[in-house]
Amino acid sequence: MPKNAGIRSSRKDSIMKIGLAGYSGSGVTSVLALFSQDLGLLGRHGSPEIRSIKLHDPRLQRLTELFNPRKVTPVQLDIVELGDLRPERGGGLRKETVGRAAGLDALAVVLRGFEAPMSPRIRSPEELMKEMSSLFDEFTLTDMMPVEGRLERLEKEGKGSSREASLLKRIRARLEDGESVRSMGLTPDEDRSIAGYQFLTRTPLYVLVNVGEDGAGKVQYPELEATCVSDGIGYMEICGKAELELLEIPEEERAVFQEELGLGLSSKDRFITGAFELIDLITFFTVGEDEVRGWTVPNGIKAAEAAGKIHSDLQRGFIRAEVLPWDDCLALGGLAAAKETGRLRIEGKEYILKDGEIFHVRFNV
Ligand SMILES: Nc1nc2c(ncn2[C@@H]2O[C@H](COP(=O)(O)OP(=O)(O)O)[C@@H](O)[C@H]2O)c(=O)[nH]1
Ligand SMILES: [Mg+2]
Repeated sequence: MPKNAGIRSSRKDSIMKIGLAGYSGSGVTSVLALFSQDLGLLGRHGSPEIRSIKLHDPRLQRLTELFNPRKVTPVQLDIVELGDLRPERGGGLRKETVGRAAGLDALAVVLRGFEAPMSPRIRSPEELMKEMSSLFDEFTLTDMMPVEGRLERLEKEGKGSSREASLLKRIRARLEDGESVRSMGLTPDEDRSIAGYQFLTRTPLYVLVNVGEDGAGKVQYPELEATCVSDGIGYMEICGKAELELLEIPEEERAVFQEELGLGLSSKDRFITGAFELIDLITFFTVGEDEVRGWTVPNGIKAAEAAGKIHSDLQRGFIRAEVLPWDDCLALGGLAAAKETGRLRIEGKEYILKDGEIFHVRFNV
């Protein structure tokens, strides 16, 4: 799957924001209820909702057992319903919807694969494909609007053949063909220069099909999955209803039913893991008696910049970092032992952090 390295903005906080979009009745709100384990959302039809969810990470759990800290802070992310997807008159999504999509790190499209009360039958792969491409058309039309506006302006100012205009023309041609900005293979420089547009078709995309209660154990729409995978789009099927019912069973009994139903890992965890991979993120940990905490950052981030995610002082006054893979820390029984055995590495500003590393910044401001 192609990575989207460099796409992430340089947001200071490490809270990711993932959008959920789908036509009304597709089960968008039900998916949000499932991922946030907030059953109060079920059956709600009001304005679009946001839920903050915590990522279950077994590594963090093990580190917590080792350090026994006063506070544990797992990686969090926000899941945002985009709401009304009916198009504006001239095409493209409504302003409020586009507004809610601002600053998204990834966008998930929810497709209905379950039997709805009004149409009690399984939906064909063709129906889902059609729905998916009509959603994509909406996204390309939405992206087209600001491009046309800007190009018109540039022409008026006599800058119709500037570098900016020529890039925008390439983007317009692409969108007119119904293709995404994501798949254009822009250079990092070009990518940076259009960051302000927040194109929907540039955001890492995930397709999430809710196949209802009977779909466990095997992929129901392999053609759809193949199409997505070849386009660099994440794909996942969930059994929304079955999993929601599972939430009503006392937690300690859930595992048994989960296995019986062939549900495996919770779809929330599968979804987040998949989305992080798609966005190309890594997790690092900070540890101590006060707090054990997980942080998500773009893959390829340098030590000083990662320090800045924790606190701007840490980036400004960065001296060096002490780095250790989380499992080495566990095997050695703590940081003191890691230091004694020389396993705790000292790294400078330019060091590129790796997934699962414990990171301790020495700084001076
Ligand atoms: N059978 C079945 N029905 C579902 C499932 N998920 C949602 N529904 C139903 O589909 C309808 C629309 O769901 P909702 O989450 O409100 O969709 P939204 O309009 O996209 O937010 C409701 O009647 C839900 O009970 C599912 O997994 N299986
Ligand atoms: Mg809804």
